Amino acid sequence: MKIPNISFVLAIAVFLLAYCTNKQKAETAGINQPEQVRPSPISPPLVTHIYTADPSAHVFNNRIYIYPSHDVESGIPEDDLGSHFAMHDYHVLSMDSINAPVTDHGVALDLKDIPWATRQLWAPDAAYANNTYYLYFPAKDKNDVFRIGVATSSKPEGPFTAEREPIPGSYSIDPAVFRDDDGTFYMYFGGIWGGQLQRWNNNQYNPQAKNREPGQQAVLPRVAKLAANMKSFAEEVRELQLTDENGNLFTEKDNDKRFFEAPWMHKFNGKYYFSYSTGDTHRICYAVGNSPYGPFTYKGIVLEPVWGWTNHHSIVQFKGRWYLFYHDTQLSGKTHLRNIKVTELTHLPDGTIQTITPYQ
Ligand code: FUB
Repeated sequence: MKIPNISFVLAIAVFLLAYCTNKQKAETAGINQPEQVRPSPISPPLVTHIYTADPSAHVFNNRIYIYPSHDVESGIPEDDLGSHFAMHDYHVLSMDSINAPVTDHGVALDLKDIPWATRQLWAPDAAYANNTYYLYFPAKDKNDVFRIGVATSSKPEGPFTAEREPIPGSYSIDPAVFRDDDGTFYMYFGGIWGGQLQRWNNNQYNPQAKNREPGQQAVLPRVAKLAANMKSFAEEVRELQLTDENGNLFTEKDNDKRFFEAPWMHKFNGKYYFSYSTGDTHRICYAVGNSPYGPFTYKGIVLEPVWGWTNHHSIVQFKGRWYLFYHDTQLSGKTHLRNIKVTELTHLPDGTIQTITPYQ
């Protein structure tokens, strides 16, 4: 009998061990575990009559307004580009306080009323200035390139009227608009893979650009100051430096820490907290800096993986307490049909954020 080569046998054994360990990890957090052994979510879905995701929460007129994606079943098969996230309108939700009933204000903006957009209304955000409410949203344009659009309303819940063109110089997905104490607004944005950020270098588009290889520098999130009209950038889009504690930029293989999508900014005790999703490792992480432009030093995990593939959040202060809005797939068990949730967030005395485990 021919004796198999020992290194071949060892390689197979290592592969099987790694496969079983990873499978176990995925199932530990999974909604698809039998109910008897599945851990319990720490928070219930905020609404159950529609699927919602990517909640951007703001306090306007002492009320909490949530600007989520509105997930729908489109029948489009799942792929790495996120084609199955085929959303076509936005609903705004609001509530008087964290545990109060949630009002769904109905359709605030529909894809058919956005002259430049063709598909995929992904994670939006909102801001208030100039006696106007602004809704910022990503969508694919007629060339299938993600751009960021803006729509306006006199009311926080809309309905919103879209501008005829996307914001000049905007690209990729997941806008998050932050108002600094001096009244200046900044837009943070970007998302790799289906969000196309890897195709933009020096603000130039290269449709052939591939996802980065493990040894390459990770793609950096973007920021631009908004002009006073809130409908354009006041400057060229910049990259945000996101580093480890030694000041080194992450490489693509640091995929448990590098930026993937879902940027958010909040300010606490004079420091700027940039939080984001790590995408394929499913975490919400955060990094801290002394300026809205960074550099930002990685500090840790805000939220451990949730049920479903995506993880996307916002952080907001309301009546002296801090809250994390996030989503999972508790209602549907399907990665593209999500439901938004909220839980309290704690800044510890040393300025770090206490990590939230979404199931117990
Ligand atoms: O909702 C569509 C996309 O999924 C968002 O834009 C990403 O952040 C992810 O949550």
